[in-house]
Amino acid sequence: MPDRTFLDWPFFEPRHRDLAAEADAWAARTVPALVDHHDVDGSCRRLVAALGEAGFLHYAAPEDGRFDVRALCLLRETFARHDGLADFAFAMQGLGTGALTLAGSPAQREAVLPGVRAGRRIAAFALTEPEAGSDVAQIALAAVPMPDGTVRLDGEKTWISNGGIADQYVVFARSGEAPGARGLSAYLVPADTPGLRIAERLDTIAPHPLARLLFEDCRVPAGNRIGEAGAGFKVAMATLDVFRATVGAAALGFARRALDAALQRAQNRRLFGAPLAAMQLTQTSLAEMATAIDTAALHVYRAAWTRDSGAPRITREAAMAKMVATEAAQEVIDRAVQLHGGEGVRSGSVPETLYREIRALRIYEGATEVQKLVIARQILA
Ligand code: COS
Repeated sequence: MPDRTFLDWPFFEPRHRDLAAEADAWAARTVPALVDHHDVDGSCRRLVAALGEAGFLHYAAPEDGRFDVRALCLLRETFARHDGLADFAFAMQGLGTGALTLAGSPAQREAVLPGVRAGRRIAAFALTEPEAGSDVAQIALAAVPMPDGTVRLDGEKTWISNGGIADQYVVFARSGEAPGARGLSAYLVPADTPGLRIAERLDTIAPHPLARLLFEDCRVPAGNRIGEAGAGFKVAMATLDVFRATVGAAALGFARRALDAALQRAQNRRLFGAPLAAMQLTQTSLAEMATAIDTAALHVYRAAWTRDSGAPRITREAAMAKMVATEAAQEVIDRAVQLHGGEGVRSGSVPETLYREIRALRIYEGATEVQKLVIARQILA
């Protein structure tokens, strides 16, 4: 049983504690039957539909446009503890519509968000390009206004989560109002728009729907622009401010599962005539794992609470939360693998699965190195 004492911390309100319990019971009851890791597309479609039906996607795309970041983090932590794909399916509905929630017009929100909330539409966030990953200001995908009132998109996006199964993409493109970061805009692009195609599906060590997208003379109405012209960079960063804290929460879910597995192993495995847990070396390792988890949780829920308490920006707090929690989870999971010995690297074992699943979280939505840059800029400003 994972440690639940953190729910008594003052960051939370009673509804958060209820939500965590509800999500945990739902995931235990529902997720195993929906997930087949050899069919990630089908699994994600089933998970999104079930999450919508259960009402959890209201938190990913809130009706009133105000994220409850503590709830988002608790849900990601809980789902990640049960299954990485359950967390992924939930999180992408939010990341993929965050720009609409934060900067979309009422008409845009009304057209898209109810379907996303109900789990009938799958969302995706298309920021990264082959030559613009950490350096978002280098985005090159061109958005050119046409005389017929459309905007023509030409270029490439890569590492796009839900690529291939999404019903719509929020695409960040160079609209050219100014050089660099000030010349980007965001557009809503339905997946069936002519000129948009999946160029390649990408396989990774912890597979989930992921693709490279090509835009060739792909035209959307000018009214599909989300937010002001030239404000795309800020919309992307504001979205990431919310979701980076939640990536930390997902890492926390993985780490808690690893610690639970390690505790069981340490108590049940006998070595040199005693349980593994009797050895001081094991105790040191367990103590360090538990402390790293609490440190990560403090950062994640501090960031979430700060945003929910009305802070206009949590750039520093979110960057710290993502960096601390993902790095801590990697360390905790590695220790869990070590405590499991050979079993820890057996394909399909809990530690082996977590070891693969955690790795990408230190990279996507801003690698640890980028988070350090962001934090340093904030404290130097
Ligand atoms: N919220 C709102 N506005 C923000 C912001 C935020 N979190 N961060 C920056 N801005 C604003 C700045 O205030 C600045 O505004 P002005 O032009 O009005 O001064 C503008 O955006 C440009 O900011 P900055 O000069 O810091 O831009 P950089 O190109 O130097 O940004 C970093 C560099 C590394 C911070 C940025 O590119 C980044 O976060 N990269 C990682 C991206 C990422 O997560 N990639 C993974 C893809 S998603 S899987």
